Amino acid sequence: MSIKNAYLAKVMDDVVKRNPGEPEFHQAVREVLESLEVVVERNPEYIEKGVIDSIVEPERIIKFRVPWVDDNGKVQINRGFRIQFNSAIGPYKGGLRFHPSVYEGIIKFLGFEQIFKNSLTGLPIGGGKGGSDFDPKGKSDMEIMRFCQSFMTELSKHIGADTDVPAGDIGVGGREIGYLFGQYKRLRNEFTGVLTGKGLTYGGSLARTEATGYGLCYFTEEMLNDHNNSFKGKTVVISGSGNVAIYAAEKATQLGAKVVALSDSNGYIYDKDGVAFAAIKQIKEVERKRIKEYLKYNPNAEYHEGCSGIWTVKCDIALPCATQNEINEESAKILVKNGVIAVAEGANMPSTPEAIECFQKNGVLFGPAKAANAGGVATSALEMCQNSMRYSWTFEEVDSKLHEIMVNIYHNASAAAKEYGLDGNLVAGANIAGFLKVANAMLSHGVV
Ligand code: NDP
Ligand code: 2IT
Repeated sequence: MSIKNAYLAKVMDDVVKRNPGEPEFHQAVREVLESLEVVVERNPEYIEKGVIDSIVEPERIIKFRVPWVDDNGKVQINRGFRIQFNSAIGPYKGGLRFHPSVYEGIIKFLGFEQIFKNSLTGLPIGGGKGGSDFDPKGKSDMEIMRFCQSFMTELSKHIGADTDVPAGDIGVGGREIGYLFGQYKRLRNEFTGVLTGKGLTYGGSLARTEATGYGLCYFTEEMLNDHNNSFKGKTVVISGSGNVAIYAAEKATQLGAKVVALSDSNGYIYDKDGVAFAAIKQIKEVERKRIKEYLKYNPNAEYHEGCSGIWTVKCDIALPCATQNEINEESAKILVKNGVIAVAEGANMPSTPEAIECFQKNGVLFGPAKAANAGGVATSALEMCQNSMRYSWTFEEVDSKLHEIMVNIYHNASAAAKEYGLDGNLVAGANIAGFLKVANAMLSHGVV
């Protein structure tokens, strides 16, 4: 697909020129602008009043040096980022990613998508993202702590419970959030809900750990139900074996499906009897080891080197939960050939544009990331809410709100697609529904 509207095409050209060498950001913007053609045709005000030009430009980019000392006494230098993309409907909100592949373009694509995702949750949160090219793999707990303290020493100058509230993403889980929170509290001498994904003893919300994976399955179940289908009796393949993948596997299993494959960046496991996710939790959450270790728990399972091979495993439902662009056209074609009926994105932008087109052309139900994985950030917003009230809800209370939010997101995206003549296209529906709330707030605020 290409952008036909001349103004939007010019905006796209400018984005490419002003953000050279950032293909992931270009990809994320292109998809949204394609979806907005029908919106600006109906309401040119969004172009005339500068909303489109503004929304593709971050409000603020913070980039900093992160010095820390490793266990051998050697000084290490990493780069830190926080991109405060859009605060029209609430404080900046979005995760921190620690991974060697992180550079400005990755944080920009994630921050941009976060604007629309956060809007879709129906809760008052703006869009932001941050992270570092720091690689947590193989680091000791003390190295992780020293890195997090150094990272927060700078980040603390730019965030706050009513300004910008970071959380986890790839490489940032409960351990890292704990060290980051401890350092913020020490530097600022205040105990506030400045981060989400906190531990349960110091202001975290029940069900936040499970939220993205559970939410992904609630969304997918609603999408399937709307087409007279469900998880029950289905074979499911899930990529990744981190926070999102583990709890997606747990919920899909609870909903009656059999999860037969999971992966990490080295390879994937196939267990025809259904993956025992308690073993995966032990390997990944406790021991922090490679997924290959699963063979020790079930010697009858198979391990295959290389992560992209997971898409050759025959399944009814595929849930990519690892990283961006992990399903290309070739993998999408194999999934289709093998009879996949639904694909829903737990990761951010895991399908290339060609893969999405392949799914949509072949009648595969497709749940885009901004809608399908919004349960994590939605529950983060519920954590902020509980922190403000100095109160905590039970697991069941949070889980039932999460369920309701995911069902609403599905129906809002679906209704927006229909209203704009794109029935069944949840990519367009999610982009449009997410955009409208933010854009209307921006119009109300004037040129700011
Ligand atoms: P984790 O760090 O817990 O797990 C990431 C998983 O993905 C690991 O199994 C990792 O394998 C694998 N992975 C990471 N990078 C690559 C790569 N380049 N190639 C292959 N596999 C890779 O992160 P999360 O589970 O939190 O995040 C997974 C995805 O979900 C990301 O796209 C994230 O942005 C998205 N997401 C996360 C949310 C959250 O609340 N945590 C909310 C919404 C979206 P390995 O260990 O080998 O690196
Ligand atoms: O991509 C995402 O939505 C996240 N990593 C979660 C962000 C959050 O603030 O909970």
